[in-house]
Amino acid sequence: MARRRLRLLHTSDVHLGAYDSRHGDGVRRQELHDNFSRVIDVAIVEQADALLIAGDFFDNARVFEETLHFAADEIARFGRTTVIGPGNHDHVGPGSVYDRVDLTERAPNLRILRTPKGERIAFPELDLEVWGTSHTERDAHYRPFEGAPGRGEAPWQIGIGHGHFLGPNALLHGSFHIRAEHLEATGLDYIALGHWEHLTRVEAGEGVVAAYSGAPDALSGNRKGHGGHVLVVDLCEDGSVRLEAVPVGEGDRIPHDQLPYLPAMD
Ligand SMILES: [Mn+2]
Repeated sequence: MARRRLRLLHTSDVHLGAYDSRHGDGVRRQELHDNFSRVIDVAIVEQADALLIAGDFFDNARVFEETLHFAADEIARFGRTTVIGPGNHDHVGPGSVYDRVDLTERAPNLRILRTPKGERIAFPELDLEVWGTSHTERDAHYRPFEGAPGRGEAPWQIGIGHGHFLGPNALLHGSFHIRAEHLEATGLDYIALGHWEHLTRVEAGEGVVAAYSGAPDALSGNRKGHGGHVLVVDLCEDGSVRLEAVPVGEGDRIPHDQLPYLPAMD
């Protein structure tokens, strides 16, 4: 049965507020803001139906209140369905950044996954459901997709998760493990991953497409300040999922078949 065509935009690890300080020149703070505004610009230009933010949207719980307002106002400028899946930097435990200001007052189009064990949000007007768990503070044993439920009711089933995919040389003493078999077991159409600054599609088994969009503005590495990529995710009528990376700053678009790809660990 044919499904309706949908276009998603996937970003993560924006780390808004990472440079909120009363000292210094504020240049990096402005770059972070500008690069998130460019993400919103891409979402508008590419006519995305929904925006997925896969964690570490805010850098910490003490960011300036004006940073929270900026974030909400930019999401409101996009104006379409937006879902945040909180990461380790913007966890939903006690003292959560999301308890400070109700972002949805300024951005009624925003939903936040706030249930540590996972919740599914339905968007019937888009034939879409989005599922994801949420980080709480200091739970190193948290596994974003372990024991995830299968598909829900809607034609399009999307997941959001924030953690370390276990590739061939993964360090098993690390935190927030995401295993390829966990991703495959969800049966979801697309899984938007966050926690890594670099754009990478990962092995997720038969019928499941999963990728890290990478950060729009890497806090480390040689692209600092210059912008990374966002992922345009096309959910096609035949059920297939096609990705395209769009640069946030300067750079080239990267088609699905040329995206960096990481297989699962042996
Ligand atoms: Mn993270």
